[in-house]
Parts: sequence; C-alpha cells; structure tokens
Amino acid sequence: MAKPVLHGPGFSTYVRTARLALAEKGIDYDLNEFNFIADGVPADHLARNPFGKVPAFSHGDFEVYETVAIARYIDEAFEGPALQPADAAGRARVTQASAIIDSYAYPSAITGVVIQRVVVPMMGGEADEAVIAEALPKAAQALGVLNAMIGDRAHLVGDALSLADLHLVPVYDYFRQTPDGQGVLADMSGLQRWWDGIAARPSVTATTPQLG
Ligand SMILES: N[C@@H](CCC(=O)N[C@@H](CS)C(=O)NCC(=O)O)C(=O)O
Repeated sequence: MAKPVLHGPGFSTYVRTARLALAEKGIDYDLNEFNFIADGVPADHLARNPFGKVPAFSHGDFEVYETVAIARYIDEAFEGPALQPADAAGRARVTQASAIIDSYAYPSAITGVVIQRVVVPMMGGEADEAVIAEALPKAAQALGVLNAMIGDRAHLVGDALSLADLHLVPVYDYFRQTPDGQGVLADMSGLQRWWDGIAARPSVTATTPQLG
C-alpha cells in the first residue's frame, strides 16, 4: 500500500491530532502542508474536503476527512499500539470525549480565545475582547468536564493513552499558552497532571507547532 499522506499545515490543531496518531503508531507518512491562513485553501484540497477544513488523509485510493474518522482509520488500518480500548464502553468514552472537544472545547478555547489572542494579532489585527469574554466561561465548562473525566487517572479514558488524549493535546497546548487559558486551567489539577505526563512524549514534542 502507498505511503499515507496527511494534508494540512502543522500549526493546525486538528492536523496535529492526526500527526500524533501517526507518530504513536510509528507510521511513516508525508505531510502535504499549505498555509490556509496566509494563502487560502488550494483547489485540490477543496476536492478532498468540500468544507475546506484541514486535515484530509490519503492512503492509496482511500481518501477521508474529519479528524475523528482519520484518527480511527489510522488506529485500525495500521499495525502498532492500539489507541482505542478493546471494549464497547471504552470506545464510546473515546468518542464522547472527542465529541466534547469538537463541540465545546475547540469552539471556545481555540476559536474564541486562541484565534483572538494569538492569530488575530499575528495578522496585524486587534483581539476582540468581547469574543474572548463570551468564550471563556464556555471553555471553562468544557475543560472542567474533561478535568472531571480524567479524575485522578493519567489518561482521559481507561488506563492507557487513547485517541481521546490525542484529540485534546493540541487544544490544551494552545490554550494553556494564553494568559486567559492559564487562568481557566489554574484549578484543574487533573488536566495539569495529565499534561505533565503527556507533554514529554516524543509524539507530542515532535509535533509542537511553530506559529508565526
Ligand atoms: N470537523 C473538522 C474540523 C477541522 C477544522 O476546523 N480545522 C481547522 C484548522 S484546526 C480549519 O480547517 N480551519 C480553516 C477554516 O475554518 O477555514 C475535523 O474534525 O477535521
């Protein structure tokens, strides 16, 4: 089978989740990078993903977009350590955590805070404080739920690293670097302990994004 290709820039949170899964499985792949912020979305990417979002993934003739689908495919189609629990309940928790991140954590912590605090100023604009103020309580709620889900364990689901952890790493990593994020996360000891345990993994350090 051909070498897989992941399409999208390394600074994207969702591209990073797919890269984390590829790295954890030990899969050799090509990264087809483009900067959709500076240059827009190339036409060939729109053919891969009609919504113009990143990432998309190609493996031979098989093409797929949506990060949860890409990550599951990477886990299930390749050799390497399993990134989902064997039981149905554990898998449901992985899907649940990923859906919470997609539906509540990403829109508040990334779109509402990180984009305003980091990306807008990088592009020469000014952060919209009203957008940040509206997003912060929503980010606190979403991350609070995930903090409770971790409890005193080392991983979001069960006792092993899973796709749920890999879904959270990019969102948490950007958010924790903003002053607003630091305020929200200050009391979340479960997530802090989780981050301390996961931050030194080779997959995490190798995919640390370079912004700017
Ligand atoms: N539901 C999509 C969301 C992907 C997504 O929002 N990616 C962001 C980058 S992290 C993106 O493509 N943003 C470009 C845009 O919104 O125009 C997935 O899970 O893959």
